[in-house]
Amino acid sequence: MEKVHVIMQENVRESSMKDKKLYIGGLFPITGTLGWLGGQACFPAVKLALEDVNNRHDLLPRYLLELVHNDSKCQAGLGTNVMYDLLYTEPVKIMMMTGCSSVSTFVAQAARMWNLVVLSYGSSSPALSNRERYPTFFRTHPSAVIHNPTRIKLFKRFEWKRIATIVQTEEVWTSTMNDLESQVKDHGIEIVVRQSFSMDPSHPVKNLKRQDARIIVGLFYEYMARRVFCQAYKEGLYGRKYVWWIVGWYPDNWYEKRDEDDKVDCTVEQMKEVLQGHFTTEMMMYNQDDVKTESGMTSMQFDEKLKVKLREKYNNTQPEILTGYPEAPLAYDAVWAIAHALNKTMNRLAKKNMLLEDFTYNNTEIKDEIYVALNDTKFLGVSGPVAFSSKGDRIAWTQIEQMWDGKYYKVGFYHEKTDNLTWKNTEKWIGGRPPSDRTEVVKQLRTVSQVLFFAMCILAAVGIIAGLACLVFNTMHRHSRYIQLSHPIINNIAVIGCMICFLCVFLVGLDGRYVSEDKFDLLCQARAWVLSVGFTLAYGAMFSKIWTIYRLTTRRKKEIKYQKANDSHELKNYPRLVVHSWEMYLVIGLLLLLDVILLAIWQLMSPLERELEDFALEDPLDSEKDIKLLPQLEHCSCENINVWLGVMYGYKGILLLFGVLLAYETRSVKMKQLNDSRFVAMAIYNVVVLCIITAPVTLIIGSQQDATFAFVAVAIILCCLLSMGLIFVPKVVELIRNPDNGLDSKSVIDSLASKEEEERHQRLVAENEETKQLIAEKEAKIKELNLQLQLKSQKRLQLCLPNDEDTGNHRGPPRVATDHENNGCKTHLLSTSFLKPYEDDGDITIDPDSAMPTCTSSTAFSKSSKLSGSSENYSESYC
Ligand code: ABU
Repeated sequence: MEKVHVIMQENVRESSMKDKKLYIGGLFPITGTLGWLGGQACFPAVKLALEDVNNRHDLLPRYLLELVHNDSKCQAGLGTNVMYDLLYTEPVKIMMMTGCSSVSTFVAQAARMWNLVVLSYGSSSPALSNRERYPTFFRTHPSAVIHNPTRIKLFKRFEWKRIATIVQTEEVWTSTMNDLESQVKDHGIEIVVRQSFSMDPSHPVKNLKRQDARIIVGLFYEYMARRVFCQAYKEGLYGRKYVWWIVGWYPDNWYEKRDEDDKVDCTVEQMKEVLQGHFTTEMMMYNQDDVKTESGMTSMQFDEKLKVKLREKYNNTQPEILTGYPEAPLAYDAVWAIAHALNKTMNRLAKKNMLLEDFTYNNTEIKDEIYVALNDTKFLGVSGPVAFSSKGDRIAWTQIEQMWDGKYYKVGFYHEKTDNLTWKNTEKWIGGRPPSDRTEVVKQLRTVSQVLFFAMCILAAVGIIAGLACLVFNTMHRHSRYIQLSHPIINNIAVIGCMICFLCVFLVGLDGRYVSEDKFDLLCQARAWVLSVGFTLAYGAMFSKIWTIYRLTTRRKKEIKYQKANDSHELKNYPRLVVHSWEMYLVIGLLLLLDVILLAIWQLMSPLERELEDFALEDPLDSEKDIKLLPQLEHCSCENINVWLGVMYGYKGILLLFGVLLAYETRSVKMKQLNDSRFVAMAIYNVVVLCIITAPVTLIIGSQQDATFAFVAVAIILCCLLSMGLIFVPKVVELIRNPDNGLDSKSVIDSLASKEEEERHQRLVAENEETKQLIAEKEAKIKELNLQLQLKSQKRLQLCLPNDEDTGNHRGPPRVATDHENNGCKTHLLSTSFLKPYEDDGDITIDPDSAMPTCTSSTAFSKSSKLSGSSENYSESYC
């Protein structure tokens, strides 16, 4: 202690020999609300350094360094004004010191015009490393890009490949962000969202949330950081899912501070909550070794000394909460760097017989000497080794800190040049582990409800059992005349088709719950084959029946025409139509063949395969889980699926329409050989209606698995059950009513084999039609005659009607007037009784409307005609 005191005494003595002054212009951001107000702690540190330098006899032995300074408020405009004030007022400043990047960029750019070398103690903007723009600029504060390799190192450590950025639009931050962007790209890290703002960060913060940002790098000044985090608190952009990365040079209690126009309405507790667990990166501001530095102090001793000074200046305020306190060692070392550079320059100038005090703003030579000297300056400062790169930047270690419960804790150090990361493993995570860099998306397969699936399967199984029962029924009663007349084999084919369709209900309901991904393609193909073949068999069988009936009907019409043309009731010479059973099988076979060909081509060219439809992300029921659910639905699809569906639907649609047309055309035909043709027609209507509804509806509701399955399954089950019911129930009923119905199989076979009966039946039909035509002709004739008769009667009445006197209100039985009595009127046919309708129970009456005579029951010839079973009965009477 004694020794230190003696040295200081000597230094004071030496400094008294320092009779010349060198002036340094200084800009310190101290007051205001914007930017970095690091002058609060850096200015006292600079003063301390000046005292220490001026006390050193070996440095600038004849010169006292003096600071001429002013407050720049970290505002570019004001800073420039301060600079001009300093330059245009005496004395001449040999160098400039600046802090705050916004001001430094202006000062450093202008300084060259005054041949001034600028040294900054507090400017981190990477833009300042541009030697062309800032040729005389140096700084003890490292460039902000020094943080980026550290950030990347840690992103990789925690396996984050997706980050987001939010940046204040100041050059210091935007240029740092540009550097980060180019660096992360090289390390395979993606920036998913970039947000920037000038004054109001609310929308950018909202966007971060919207874009699912998790790892967020925020670059902004301290006052803006309060706004950003308050907004983040409001948006819920904090907690176990999020990690914020910001710069580490804010004062320790920065989140507790409130400026007048801070617009921050979050409480300190809220700010603590939102900041919990965030990381900061910063250059290590203090020399870590406990060694004496250039100033004769260790960094710890310097810190103590500074704290004393700061407490003196700021009324015992805690130094750590002063802005610029972390940078104070840089400011202290900046003065020492200037002293060393000027000392070196002094020596070099001495060789040229020049003096430092010769410096003027026009003196390029001295400026160059100062530049070279500063460039070569190397010493161990309180902030560590001081040296400048070719760009004037400081090279240093970075430290990583994490905030927990409102306090910062050092968690690691990194040196980029040696890629040396010292990690203490003391970091904490709100969720117990580092969060994921994105919302984990969990795929969730949408499957058919099990209740629905099993319900439909039960119905389909019932259908299959019913189909089996039909087959058994047909087999058991195969000798029955009634069954044989229904073409049981065709019906059996229809039933088998229906059973295959029922099977398809199971296939349609199967999904990822039961079928693995690799087997799903097969399921898709099986569905197409099974449904298509089942439909063709079932519908094809019914179609073949209706088509046969149509052929027979149209044939009979031709026969009638032939009869008429030849004026003969004989059809002997007319070529006979014989419809063989195999022709019906052929129809079914051809349809099936066409089906198989189409399906095979489809299968070969672009087979159906599993395709997933993604839906909007959903939140899980357990909101604690950091996941989002991605609902997916399996579809069967292929290349040009619409074309293939068009072909299949088109072909089957045509078949359906054709079937309906035939069913309509033959609606009134009843054939003995195909005794269930009218029920088959009804089944066809039913199938067509259900298919026409189902096909487009399923295309529309295809994204709703339950609805689609229910719709398809119900349509298949209804189609098949109704078709089987229409074909078989009447047969069962008939056989229950008449158990002996045509058990004589031989006669049935005869009847089936013979066309005579059919011919007779067709002849009757033709006769019926002929008679109808005749009746119509006769009716027209009668109508005409009645009309003529009526007219004539009226005329005669007018001519022959006697006066009351003449007639003498004749009562009594009617009589026929003679020619004479009627004054020569010619009455041939009608008696006067004709003029008294409704009075008598006579055989002839006059229709009151038409005045036409109608036949009494005794005189009318009535002919009833029945064209077919029920639909075309007609009964007409004529005289
Ligand atoms: N560490 C303070 C940096 C301030 C600035 O670059 O403006």
